[in-house]
Amino acid sequence: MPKILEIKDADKIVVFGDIHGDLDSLKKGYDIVKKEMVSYIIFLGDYADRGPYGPEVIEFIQKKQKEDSNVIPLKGNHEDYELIGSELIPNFSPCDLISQYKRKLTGSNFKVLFKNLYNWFESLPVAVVVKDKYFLVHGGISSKVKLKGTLDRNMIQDLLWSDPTEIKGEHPNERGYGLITFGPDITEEFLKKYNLETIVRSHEPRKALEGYTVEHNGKVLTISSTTVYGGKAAILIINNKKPAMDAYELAKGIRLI
Ligand SMILES: [Mn+2]
Repeated sequence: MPKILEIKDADKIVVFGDIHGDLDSLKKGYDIVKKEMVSYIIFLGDYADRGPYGPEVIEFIQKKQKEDSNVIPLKGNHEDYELIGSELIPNFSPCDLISQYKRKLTGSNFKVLFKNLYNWFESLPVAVVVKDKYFLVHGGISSKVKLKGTLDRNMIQDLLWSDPTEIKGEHPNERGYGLITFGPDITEEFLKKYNLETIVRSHEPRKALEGYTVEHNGKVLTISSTTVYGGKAAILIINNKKPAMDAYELAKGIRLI
């Protein structure tokens, strides 16, 4: 079962939003990271699909993760699959990753490749708590999400798929059946309950065409690290020596790439 990680001590944290097969933006972002003394590099998920370089983006991130245990890729809704026999069945659509692998790696042992890929997807945490400060996640939250105890499938679904809206409460999300949007009241309650200041998430590059956007009275920051929707790609550099910042303060650490 996927986990939520907690970070207690960190000076500087770099956060990447959705990549969606945009290898160029990923490498540009990493060039900035290399110049910084960074405690953690956290990816908020959605590595493949939409853009042309899904397999290459995954390979790049896996390599960085092997080289440095402080590289933490999270699970996005585009890393949510079932393994049935040797077939990877996505719990989302459209999926381009599988066809890109089959086209680019003809002659490979796909049974082994897809099993390894599935194991990697399943190993990814679904969120990071930066103690007393931030909640980093792909999609968002819901009133069902609990940070203590075991995560169930409903909670995981909400973490991977939810979107913030300015309408109070929880409402059906047009992304699909059973998915929700959450209002500023849900955010406020969640942050208060866990003594956190701000939610940092991705999942909506179309809403973050300037690389980021702020919602819920400065309590939610959405970032994007992909250009596949025509917007700007950005990374977020968090100076964690500072006291907890809201989304407007955090956004000063946005670097366009
Ligand atoms: Mn997503």
